[in-house]
Amino acid sequence: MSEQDKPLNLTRRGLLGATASGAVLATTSVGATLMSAKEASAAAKASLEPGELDEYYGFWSSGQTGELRIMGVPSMREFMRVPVFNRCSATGWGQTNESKKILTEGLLPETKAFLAANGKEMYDNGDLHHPHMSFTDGTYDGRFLFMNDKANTRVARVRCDVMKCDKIIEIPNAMDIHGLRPQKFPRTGYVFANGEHEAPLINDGKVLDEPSQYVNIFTAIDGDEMEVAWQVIVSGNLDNTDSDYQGKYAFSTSYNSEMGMTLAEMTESEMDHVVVFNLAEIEAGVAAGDFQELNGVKVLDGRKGQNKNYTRYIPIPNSPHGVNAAPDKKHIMINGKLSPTVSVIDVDKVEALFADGADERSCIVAEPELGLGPLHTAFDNRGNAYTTLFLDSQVVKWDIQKAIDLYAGKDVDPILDKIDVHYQPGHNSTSMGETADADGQWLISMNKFSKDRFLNVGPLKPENEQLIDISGDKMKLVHDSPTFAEPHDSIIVRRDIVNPVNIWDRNDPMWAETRAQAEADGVDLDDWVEEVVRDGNKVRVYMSSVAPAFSMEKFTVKQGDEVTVIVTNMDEVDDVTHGFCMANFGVAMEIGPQATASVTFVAERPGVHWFYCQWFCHALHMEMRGRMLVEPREA
Ligand code: RUQ
Ligand code: CUA
Repeated sequence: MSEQDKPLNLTRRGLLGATASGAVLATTSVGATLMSAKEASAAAKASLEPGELDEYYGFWSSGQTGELRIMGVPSMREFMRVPVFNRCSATGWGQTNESKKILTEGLLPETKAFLAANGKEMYDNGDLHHPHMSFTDGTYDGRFLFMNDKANTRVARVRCDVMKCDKIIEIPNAMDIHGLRPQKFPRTGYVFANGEHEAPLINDGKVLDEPSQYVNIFTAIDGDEMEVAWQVIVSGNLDNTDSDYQGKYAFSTSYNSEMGMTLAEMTESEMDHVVVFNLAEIEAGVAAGDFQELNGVKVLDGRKGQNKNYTRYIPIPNSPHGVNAAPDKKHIMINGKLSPTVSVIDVDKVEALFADGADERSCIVAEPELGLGPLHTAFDNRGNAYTTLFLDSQVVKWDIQKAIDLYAGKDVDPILDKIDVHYQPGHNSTSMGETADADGQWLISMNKFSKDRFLNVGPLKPENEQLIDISGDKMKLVHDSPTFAEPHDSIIVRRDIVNPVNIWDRNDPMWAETRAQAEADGVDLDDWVEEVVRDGNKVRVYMSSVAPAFSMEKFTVKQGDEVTVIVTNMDEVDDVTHGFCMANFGVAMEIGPQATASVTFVAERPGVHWFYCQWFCHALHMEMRGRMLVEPREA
């Protein structure tokens, strides 16, 4: 008897009641429906008791919100929001000196100048599509998460030990980073990033309607250093990307191989392509000096017709979108979008493409017709693929080997199952499905529309992420989960791989500059400090905190002083985070246990001003406060 067919475990969910027949009336998140025992047990598997921990971490993008989210799978509980490209009122991301450094140090000089002309120091927005974890030997290693910003052409890294962003870089020469994936083997290594929109290579305002001058840029970033390693110029808009399990190639889908500017031009031809990047050849080209240096980056020419061994262009129907490497380490799925097909590349056949006169489609070993609008494919550990069908509002489960057999002329149907999702799915992801350790337990369908699935909240509606149990033969929808704009993509990571700390290391590099300044001021941040250091009109106020008190009950500055408040949280207790909010100064930040954080403002408001702890920390949290006196400027 399989796990699925076992009698219901009645202790798990009392509400399933005493009905012992094959069908029970269960009140679950899918409503009062007549469910089979199998369906009910799948739903029970997804529903955790209060206090029960999830089996998986989910790392979710948030699209135009610009942050990273941490979820629990299968409960679909949202645990945390990690600000990255956005600004955050709670944590002070974008306001503390430590976060400002991260948000600004990787910007290009011309971007800084442009922002300054607009009265800004940094971008306020981002469009975070693709969060992916670093790999070692084909599976997640729990070190970092990497993610793109399509809105402002950036790539960010989040440290998994503290779940905070530590690096953001702007990618020169490229426009609008979209697809992003880390190298899987031997390790990350490179982070590959697609520039989605084409632009003149020297984009100085002198070229508009000369398509031949437009290029697209593929970027390899060194994920350890967070610096661009090299770039390749390609033909066609780059959409999504993925890497193989051998460490030899990266693959990028490309729509608009026509290099058209209007919708009609962009969709003119039936065939677009996937670009294959040959990493060893590119590295050899870099070593041999076959590049131009542009904005400090080595840029190689891999366009069609250049006859370089850096790239190959495999014709694919029609505006392909997602690229997904299967955990069998052999097959790469190219999702057809405007074509109802997924094209399957055999990586063992890719090498031959780089020989003279090779047929570029010779590496395609299957091209099953799956339904309308295939966008992304996920995998289990039993040789099956799960593809989202945007137009059909379905997920289709199909057998990879059968699709290969069909392509070879056998009379087989690769489609095993289809399930309706609500509505219009984009990405999907399976538990560990983007690694060699895919385990075939859960699938998330990330649907762009929720329409009637939730209470109406006005014209702007949430998206709907649906949890599907894929452990059996048939897919089973077990949970609907509304989410705010717009989780694009997610990964589902086994919980033993992710091991964040509870308390910061006092010497964390996050506040190294602040620590250096304190040392220069003769202040020991590891002590209980209560120190005001004046340096011209710059005033640095050092204080410590232990629940429920700041070390300083009051301090005095002068109107017009540039004041930096540096708070060190001396609490060593799990979950005792303090905040610092200077009321009516627009200043607020988080200070985690053993962390130091600082914020700078100009004290242009005379009078008494209260600062308070804005993070509920203690029974006397309301009492955790103090005063700043701003003395008026002398007339
Ligand atoms: S893309 S909905 Cu931005 Cu990931 Cu396919
Ligand atoms: Cu400290 Cu609230």
